[in-house]
Amino acid sequence: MTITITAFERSPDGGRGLARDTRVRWALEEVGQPYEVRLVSFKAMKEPAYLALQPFGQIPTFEEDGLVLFETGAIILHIAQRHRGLLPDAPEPRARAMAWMFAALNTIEPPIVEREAAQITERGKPWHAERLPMLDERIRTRLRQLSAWLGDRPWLDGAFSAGDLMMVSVLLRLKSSGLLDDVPNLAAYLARGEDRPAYRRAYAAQRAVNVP
Ligand code: GTB
Repeated sequence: MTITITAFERSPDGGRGLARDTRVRWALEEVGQPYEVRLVSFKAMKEPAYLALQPFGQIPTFEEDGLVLFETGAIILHIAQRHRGLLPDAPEPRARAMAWMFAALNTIEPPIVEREAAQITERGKPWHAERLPMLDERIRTRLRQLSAWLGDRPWLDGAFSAGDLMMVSVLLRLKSSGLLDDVPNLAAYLARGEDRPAYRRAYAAQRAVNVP
């Protein structure tokens, strides 16, 4: 059955691969599943037909054989459970890979999203310049902790997994921030993720939409 995901008709990042459809494309590329993309406008995302798929009016969604999913964590976990390549078979390493997916989404991504939101919505406010270092420090704390865990491992826990896919996807949002400069092993980890053929295909596919 054909898999269909949704993505921005025109991503605000201009094709840098930062919108969350890229991580779903990447997961599908890793497991070798073909997919189609339905592009949606900001207006269409807030209309009832789309809200029936994604209650919060966001991309991406995932549809296959009558199943509709939203939330990239749930979508990628579903893909990883359904197809080989993103989760170890043994129960304990499998559980740990899932823990890293949650760590990426629940521990690492929130301060990054908060910093991005502050830069968009609070720029120009008199207190923005004082608040930004505080937001940066929250991220730096998490990066130092993650860097200490990673050490000189290539991936977070054994072979590349959905945990790494999610972590790399989240860290990519920091690429232009300078915050990765102090954690060279994380910068190298990011580069390893970006160098995976499946990531390259996912990146190229979203870019083709946004940089025609
Ligand atoms: N928790 C949800 C998930 O993981 O699926 C979050 C989904 C989400 O935030 N979707 C965003 C969206 O649809 C796009 S990815 N926003 C529109 C809205 O809420 O109205 C977030 C995103 C957008 C743009 C950039 N950028 O331009 O750099 C980066 C990330």
